[in-house]
Amino acid sequence: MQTPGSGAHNMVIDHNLITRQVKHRQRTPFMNHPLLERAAQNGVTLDMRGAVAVVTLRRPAKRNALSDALIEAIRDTFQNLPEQAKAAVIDGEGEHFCAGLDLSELKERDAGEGVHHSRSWHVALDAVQFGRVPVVAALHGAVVGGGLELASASHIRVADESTFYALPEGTRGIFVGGGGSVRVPKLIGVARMTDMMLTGRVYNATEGERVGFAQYLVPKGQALDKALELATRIASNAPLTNYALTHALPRIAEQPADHGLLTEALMASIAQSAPEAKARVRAFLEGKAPKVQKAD
Ligand code: 1HE
Repeated sequence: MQTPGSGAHNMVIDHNLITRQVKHRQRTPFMNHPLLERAAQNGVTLDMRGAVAVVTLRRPAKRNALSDALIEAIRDTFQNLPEQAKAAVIDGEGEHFCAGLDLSELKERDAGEGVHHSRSWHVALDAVQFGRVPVVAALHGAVVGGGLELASASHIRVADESTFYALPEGTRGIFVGGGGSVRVPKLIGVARMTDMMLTGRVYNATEGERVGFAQYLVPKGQALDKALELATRIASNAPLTNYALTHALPRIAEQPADHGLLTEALMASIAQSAPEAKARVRAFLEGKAPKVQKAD
């Protein structure tokens, strides 16, 4: 039997094994890292599945609401992923992925403190988006407020049918502060985000996939399995390709076209000069690598 991360493209994943391991939270000994230990104590655990780091929000009694301690734990976890991690999955324990900002901590902050609080979210969510590895979010239940901001910092979102998306900040008299105004419009556009915040509109899982929140929609309870399958595949890519997609592409997309084209040329040249790229192209030319298959 192949274990996740042990093979290349046509790997067989034992979903029962994955589910058992995730449920039993097998901890990997290398995690004697003080910041990872502190993160686990504060509700963010890290478990390795082959080359995939599974990061789990574990505050189900509060619907994984993001307290300052949880935000710090997300930051520390993504900034300190083990060397063998080549991709990551982020998941939430319980019925909901994440209920957003912990409203019980929403205290009177003066303007300066508010800026620093928001900036601390930016650092944590930048660690997700611009960390060492691509991140796949496994979504279910509520993906709301700061939970949607966190999901938006991931590179791929897999939603199960129980997923719903909202930005209740608008109706709570506040504004997004975790990067939502930058990242959410990139997924669904400014007009839809404005509508969500002005009217409290909630998107269900099917609508969410249609408008661009999630790239994958799966039956209830299967988001984690699908996310692990995708992350395992991503982990087998050439590292420089993954780097180009997570670090260069989003920046190129924001550059003026002539700057973007130059950055693209530089990135392409660096990626294709890596020995691994040459080996992969040679394998295809020698008939040893899979062809692109027609979609179902
Ligand atoms: C919370 C939070 C929270 C739940 N902060 N404690 N986010 C929101 O406005 C969403 C608020 N939450 C909800 O609408 C609902 O809780 C859910 C739809 C997510 C889930 O409903 P349900 O029926 O499963 O759970 P519940 O009974 O509402 O909540 C269970 C407990 O979690 C309860 O506490 P308990 O002590 O009474 O058991 C809730 O109070 C608690 N809880 N959500 C604190 N968010 C950087 S800026 C980002 C700005 C935002 O994210 S604003 C959006 C905040």
